[in-house]
Amino acid sequence: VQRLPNETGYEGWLRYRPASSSRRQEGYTAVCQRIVARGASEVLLSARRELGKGLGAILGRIPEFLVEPPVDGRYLGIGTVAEQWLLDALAVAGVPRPTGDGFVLFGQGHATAVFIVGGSDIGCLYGTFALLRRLQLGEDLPNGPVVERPAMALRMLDHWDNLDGSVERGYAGRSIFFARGEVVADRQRVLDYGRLLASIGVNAVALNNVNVAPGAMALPTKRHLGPLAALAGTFRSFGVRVFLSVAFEAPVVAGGLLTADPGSPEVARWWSQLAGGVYDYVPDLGGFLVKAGSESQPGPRVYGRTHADGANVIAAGLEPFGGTLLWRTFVYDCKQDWRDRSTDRAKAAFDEFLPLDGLFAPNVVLQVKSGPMDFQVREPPSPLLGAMANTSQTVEVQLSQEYTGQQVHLCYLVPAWKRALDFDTYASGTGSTVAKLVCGASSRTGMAGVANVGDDPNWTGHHLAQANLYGFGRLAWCPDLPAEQIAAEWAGLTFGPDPASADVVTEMLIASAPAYESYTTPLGLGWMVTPGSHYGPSPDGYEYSPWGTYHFADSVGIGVDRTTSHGTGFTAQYREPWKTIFEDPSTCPEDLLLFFHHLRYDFVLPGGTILVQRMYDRHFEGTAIAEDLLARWRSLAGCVDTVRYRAVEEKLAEQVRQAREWRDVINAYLYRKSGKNDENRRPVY
Ligand code: GCW
Repeated sequence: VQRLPNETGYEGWLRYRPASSSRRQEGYTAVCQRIVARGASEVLLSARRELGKGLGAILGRIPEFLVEPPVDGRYLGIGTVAEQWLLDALAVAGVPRPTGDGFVLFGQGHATAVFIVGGSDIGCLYGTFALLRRLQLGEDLPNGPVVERPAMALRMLDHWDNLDGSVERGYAGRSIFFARGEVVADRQRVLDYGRLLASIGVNAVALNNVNVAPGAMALPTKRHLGPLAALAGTFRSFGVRVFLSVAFEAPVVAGGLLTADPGSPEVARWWSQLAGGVYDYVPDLGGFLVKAGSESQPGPRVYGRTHADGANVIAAGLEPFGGTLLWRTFVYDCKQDWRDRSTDRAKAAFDEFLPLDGLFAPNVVLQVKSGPMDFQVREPPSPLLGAMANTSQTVEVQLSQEYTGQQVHLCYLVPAWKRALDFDTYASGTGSTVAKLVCGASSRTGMAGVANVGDDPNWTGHHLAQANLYGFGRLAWCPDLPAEQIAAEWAGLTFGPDPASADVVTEMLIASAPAYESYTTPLGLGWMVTPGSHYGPSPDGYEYSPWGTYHFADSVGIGVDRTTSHGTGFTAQYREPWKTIFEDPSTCPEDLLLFFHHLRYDFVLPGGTILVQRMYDRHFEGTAIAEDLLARWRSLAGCVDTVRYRAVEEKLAEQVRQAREWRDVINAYLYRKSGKNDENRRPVY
């Protein structure tokens, strides 16, 4: 047997291996060995370099760059709609002009010549990666036009990186941006990250943690701006704009003022000077990102002001430079008395922000977590999404697997994000999906994801967690892509060209999140993790903590009554028909049952099974799938290189151990509360 060369995973999905057959290779080579490119902007140079690297490997020879088309008419042409020769080529082929950061790939005369035409330089770069993806997947050179354009304007990754190099909720090593209180000087890693991001269409990155530690408040000041500008420059050549997280009380802590009151002219002046200082160094800064009035972070309420006042004063500083202020709506009172059954963390963002609709400055965008709580494996979509007709919103998801197995467990999150994007808010009639909301509204909105990346050689700790990074970008580019297709693309690029391995990996990805949900906290229960670390089962961990994330299990039943008739009233935040659907346990989707209802253990589900029995069943089923994931991976022994094979095998084996622990701990807990036996007499301790 021929041993496959070992891989670290550093290349991600940009592995660029020789074409799978010599026939294919010849076909690609005939056209792509000569590239006609005239533009020379920084971004276009990135595209050229990528073509050189990618085609060099796929064709097995370095392509030649020309300025004039060769006489035999066989070449790959690349450039933007600003170039007449490409406009001519579009016209001859009858292909529409690409717009914005979109692109068109098309062939001329049975693919003797192929063109990548961008609506902009960045469009060219995206088109380059799209072409390389096709070739890596062994597809034909494009003939009929492939016309693409990013659906969302903002496709952003938020890093929770601290200046000391640690990463809040990071499971893939240390920061690639900061170390020991400084911005890193060696930007090789950032450059390779930029390539990965551009290849999936991500166009913005927030560099530092939204929980801004005092040291990091100095980030937008002179001391760090030189190195920050260099880092932004590296990203710029990949079409990625940089954002910074700033703290609401920075005027006091970093500026030495006596107040951070948004009503104070001095505070306004301070923010505008701060912005000016940053834009001197980073003229295309995306803007600032703020977490205020949440989880012990001070906010405008401290000064008797609203979130609109707080956001607008910072936004005013950014406005002259075209910057955006992203203001997070993850605002709630994290100290709750369990006896108080009317206060509900799920209601907090809606209650706080809805009355402020229309009061935010035009360059403010509210960044709303996809669910009303906090990135649990299953939550309903946040009712705040779409509820503010006169306010821009961006949806926030989490790639970093804080509550979903911390990059030890395999959990492919794209289907969950799609669920949130596909949710019909009915805000302006049928078809008012979250995707439509964040795609259409403005040039500043889209999707933000908390990054799952660190300095681990394979970027994400678990090799297969790279699928979430890839999937995030692809979904923000085109929310209509099916989660299965994204998984298959990624698996093909990452484990191809052998299609058999890619198929197995795709199936594993698709099976993974339902498995995780089943062996941890199915039926919308959530929150049975160990407080603080958020890892491993602790059924009563949050039940006896003041954070207000209870499940209220007693000897009779379990779940949170969020109905309007006798619970916290959360269901009333949804428009019809959702309000009615969620309100009634007989119409509420089973996966959300205990999110919305407190039910008896013997509550009869459609089909006749009682609630606690379904919980037992789900835990056994989920664990069996986790075991199966390991078995499926083992079927690939010899088909994947040893280094990646072993690393993934180790993670999956650990996942199986922990899945069994989850199953046994939660089942034992439910058994002891309810006293009801498993009807199949499996071991419940
Ligand atoms: O999920 C929670 C995390 C916090 C995080 C917070 C947030 C950055 O436990 O670590 O803080 O969300 O989103 O602000």
